[in-house]
Parts: sequence; structure tokens; C-alpha cells
Amino acid sequence: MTMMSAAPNNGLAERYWRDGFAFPIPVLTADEVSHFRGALEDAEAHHPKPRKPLNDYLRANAHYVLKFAEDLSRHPRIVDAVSKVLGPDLICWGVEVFAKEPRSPRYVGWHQDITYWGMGHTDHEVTAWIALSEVTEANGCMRYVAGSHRNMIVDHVDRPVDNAMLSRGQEIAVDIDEKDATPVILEPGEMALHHGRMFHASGRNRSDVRRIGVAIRYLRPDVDPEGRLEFATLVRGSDHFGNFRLAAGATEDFSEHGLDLHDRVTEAQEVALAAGAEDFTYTR
Ligand SMILES: O=C(O)CCC(=O)C(=O)O
Repeated sequence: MTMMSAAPNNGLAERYWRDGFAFPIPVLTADEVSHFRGALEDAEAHHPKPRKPLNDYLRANAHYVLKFAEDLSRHPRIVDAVSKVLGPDLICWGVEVFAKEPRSPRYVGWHQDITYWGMGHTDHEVTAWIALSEVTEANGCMRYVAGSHRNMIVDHVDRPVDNAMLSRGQEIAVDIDEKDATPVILEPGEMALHHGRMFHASGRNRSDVRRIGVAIRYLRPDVDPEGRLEFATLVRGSDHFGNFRLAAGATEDFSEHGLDLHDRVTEAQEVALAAGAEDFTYTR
């Protein structure tokens, strides 16, 4: 295994709560990046297509069907950093792979993550976004607006256009001044944390380099899914609240159990995601 410097976690929580994000945080060695990227690309090359297109599994709840996604969600350096922000008890509500192919026009409009997740305005959700490739302005890095997490959830409009990567093509109904945006440039194996109400977006890939990020959604178990059935995996500490049905993540790729669970979890999440949409079509 190659060596890496100790994660500079000093002051991480202070930076996170001040700005709504913290990066770069080194979490994976070069060998680990090769391992996780290799596992993803192996699944892409050999997906057996048992029920749904691979993208449906990659873009929502990948940790129930792909072992590498489950392993990444439990990686001690990732979970340690998230714990600095959210505390000792953590559940994982989702793992999503955001890959942008070379020269791909796909983009993510300005949005706040928790808008359609049916968890109110909670401060107790953090996304850990882990780079499995280099991530630059040229290949479509995310952009954050520092301090924007201090807004509550602002109005969003649905713009489900062809190249939008979010579930409803949702976008904030607020003009963002690009001068206020911080580009989230990362080396492979580095991570960015962002708050669920952070204004963020990402552009198209104008380069010849594939851009790969894995977004892991961590919650404190006290988050309230407003009475709906929701699933999660317990990744650290204990759950004293019982708001989420705790399930097991994948121990092998595409097991029958994992595929069933993925169907149930994703159907349950779509109830919240579709709420209020005039014509809900799920974009992945
Ligand atoms: O990977 C991207 O470009 C966007 C990811 C994103 O919006 C998120 O993780 O919340």
C-alpha cells in the first residue's frame, strides 16, 4: 500500500460550519483509488443487467448492490472526517456515482441537495464527495457558494432537460453570481464535504479526462423522514431514534437480496423525490 499524509482534519468542523463545506481532505491512498475505481469500471464492463440499467444502480443507493460502494461508505478515514462534523452516530442514506465522460455535455444545475429528500431543513446531513479521478474545472468539478448553507431551502424549479443529471433537473430559482463560486478541485483520493443546503452545481466535461466522484449521504440518526418509510445503513455508533429502517449493505455484487433491497429502498425514496412535481420523470 502506498503511503499518504495524515488527513488535515484540524479545524475541519469549524471550516465546515462556517462555509458549509470543507476540502480537500485526503482519504484514499493511490492503491485504494485504483481498487475502488477498478471495481467501478469492472462493474461497468461486466454488469449482468439483471433488472435495471446499471446507471439506475450507480446513481441511487449503489451500496445495496455493489460491494465497493458499501466498503467506501464505511472507509474509516471518510467516516472519521464526517464524524468530526456530525458526531459519533452516523447512518448512510445513499451512495451515488457521478461520472462524466470525456467531452460529455452533462451538467448539474444549481441546487440544494435536501430540497426533495423529505427531511425538512435538517443541518444533520453531510455529503462526502470522493474523487476517484482528478477533478478540475476543465472536466466539470462542482462549484460551491460559501455560506449559502445558512439559507433555508429556497424555491427550486424543475428543468428536466436532456443533459441535466439530477432526478428532476431541479434548479434553484435564485440567480447565482459565478464570482461567488468556489471550484472544488480535487486530486484522486481527496474528498470534499458539503452541507445539505449548500448551493452547488457542476459544469460539463470539456476535457479528455473522465471525471468520477462518489457522493455518500450521511445522516445523524435523529433526522426525521417525516413519517415516511426510509432505509439506511448504520456505519458508526448507535441509532437511538429508529427513524430509519436499518438494512445491510452489499457483501457481494448484485446478489438477489441486494437487488430486492435496492428496489424497495429506491421506491420508498421516490415518494419524497416526486412530491409536488407536476410530471415526475426520474432522470439518472
Ligand atoms: O458530481 C457532481 O457533479 C454533482 C454532485 C452533487 O450535486 C452532489 O453530490 O450533491
